[in-house]
Amino acid sequence: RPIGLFDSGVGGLTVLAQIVRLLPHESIVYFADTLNLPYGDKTPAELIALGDRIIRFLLAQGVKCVVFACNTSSSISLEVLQQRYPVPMLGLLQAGARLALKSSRRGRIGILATAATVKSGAYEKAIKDLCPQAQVFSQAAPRLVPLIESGEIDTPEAEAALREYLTPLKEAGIDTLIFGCTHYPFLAPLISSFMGPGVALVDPAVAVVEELKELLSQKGLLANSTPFHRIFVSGDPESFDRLARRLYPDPLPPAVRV
Ligand code: DGN
Repeated sequence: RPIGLFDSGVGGLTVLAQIVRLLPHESIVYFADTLNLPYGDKTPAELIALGDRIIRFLLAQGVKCVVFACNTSSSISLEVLQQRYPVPMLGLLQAGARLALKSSRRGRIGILATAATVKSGAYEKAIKDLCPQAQVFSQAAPRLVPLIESGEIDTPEAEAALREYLTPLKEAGIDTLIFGCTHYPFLAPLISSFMGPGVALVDPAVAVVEELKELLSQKGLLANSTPFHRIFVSGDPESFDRLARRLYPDPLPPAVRV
């Protein structure tokens, strides 16, 4: 049975890439809720309702577990939805918090995320639960997802937005920066050149897929047949495919609108 994966758009492809790298035999059903993008300015009630519909769709596809490949949903709807459905669900927050603490030398951790994720305080809580003396600096970056979804990953606009959002984190003297949104690894070259070599960049997707592997092997759910990948979108499939081709290094099946 496949792994279910969802995001508001192309961001979850950075999680898909980690699954393919670490669990190459797994089949994946990916849902991008592009019709309702961006998630960063939605209310908790809206995010729970959208997440509920997506989980039901993924379950109808026969998935054996669901990975929330979206920090906004991981922060806000995961806890509620996990109680509604029996299938195991994984989010990015705990994994990201653990990885950030492992890589931080001075415990000064920056989080760049959507407005909804920052407002939820969920990352800060996940970090402080593990390490109360850590200092956490959160920055909402509302313009980044719309820029990335319109293909602006190396433009002056993307650079200007990043400069605005990253300057306070740089001035706070962080030593580690969490990509608190699955879209942001696409901006890694710009982020890394702005922050400089003294700041470790943490992609929670790397850690969540390690957790996923552990979960599947514990439950005896690791795949043993020929893998397939399927992509579903709620918006326009052609524009998703066009962007995915630019951002994802390997061929993907064409997206199907549902
Ligand atoms: N990729 C989502 C996340 O990780 O939070 C954000 C998507 C959005 O629509 N803002």
